[in-house]
Amino acid sequence: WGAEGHLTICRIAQSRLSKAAADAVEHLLPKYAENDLGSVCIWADHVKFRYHWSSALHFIDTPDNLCTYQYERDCKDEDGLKGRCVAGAINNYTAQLLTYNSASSQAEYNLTEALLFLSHFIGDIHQPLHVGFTTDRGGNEIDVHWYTRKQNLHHVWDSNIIETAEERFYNTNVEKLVDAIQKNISTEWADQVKGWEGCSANKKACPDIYASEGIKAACNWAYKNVTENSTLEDDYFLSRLPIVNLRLAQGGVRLAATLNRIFS
Ligand code: DCM
Ligand code: DCM
Ligand code: DCM
Ligand code: ZN
Ligand code: ZN
Repeated sequence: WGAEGHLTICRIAQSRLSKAAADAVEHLLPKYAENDLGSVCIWADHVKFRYHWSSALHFIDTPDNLCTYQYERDCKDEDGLKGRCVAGAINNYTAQLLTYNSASSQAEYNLTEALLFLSHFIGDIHQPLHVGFTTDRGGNEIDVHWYTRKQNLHHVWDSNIIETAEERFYNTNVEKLVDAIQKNISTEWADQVKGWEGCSANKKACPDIYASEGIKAACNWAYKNVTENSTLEDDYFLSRLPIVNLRLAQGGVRLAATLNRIFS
């Protein structure tokens, strides 16, 4: 996601934290964030160049046209190093944050960075094309037109759908978008929320569930009926926006649920 997507997910998440998790997050956030998780959820994108090793941790490449995800098969980087993908990163930073209450291990990790990475990566794993095909690099190699502008399909899903919705329906105001998704979480999606929050017994993070949903959504919605040089306009925008809104909602609910389990 771009800045708006990450901001939305982190705003939703911070509003759903337990007392213990809210206190830990407040303690771990850098001072300049002023206890606003949303203001730093894009941080992991800013450090991709400084922390070169981290750039492979934002996505998963799955086999072309298979439309399935398996951790053992797919969670590796371009050099084949195991666990170096967004699902592996979520597991790793979850494990680091679990040392929050043990004084000895706290010195080993920068738990501020762990919180900022985890908050960003639980967002990214919900972007369907961050669990896309290998050869087209999650849609980065598919050139399209977004209305009249040249764009690539990945960027359409990271940013253009959200930005166009903001301009058209929310007066170019991201707070209004956040409010609209919050309202849907408590009405239209209310009976599904418990299911989103769930994770297997005694596991704190469940990224494989999110990645499996992601590649299905990529095949059923993002890649569907798109070819090189397609023009994407109202038909595509209006039919895909509900999927984007759902993924932002699930990302926010699940980031909160994960932090609540970690700091319980
Ligand atoms: N950070 C922090 N406190 C620390 C270490 C890091 O708040 N003790 C945050 C602020 C930076 C980010 O983590 O935005 C990366 O820190 P640095 O640039 O020092 O690597
Ligand atoms: N910074 C910021 N907002 C961000 C990331 C960084 O204002 N999202 C600022 C405050 C930090 C400085 O940049 O003190 C360096 O942070 P970092 O090294 O992580 O980029
Ligand atoms: N990306 C992806 N899958 C890939 C490569 C990149 O999902 N195989 C994502 C990471 C960024 C965006 O696409 O969000 C652009 O990546 P880059 O800047 O590496 O081209
Ligand atoms: Zn992206
Ligand atoms: Zn990212």
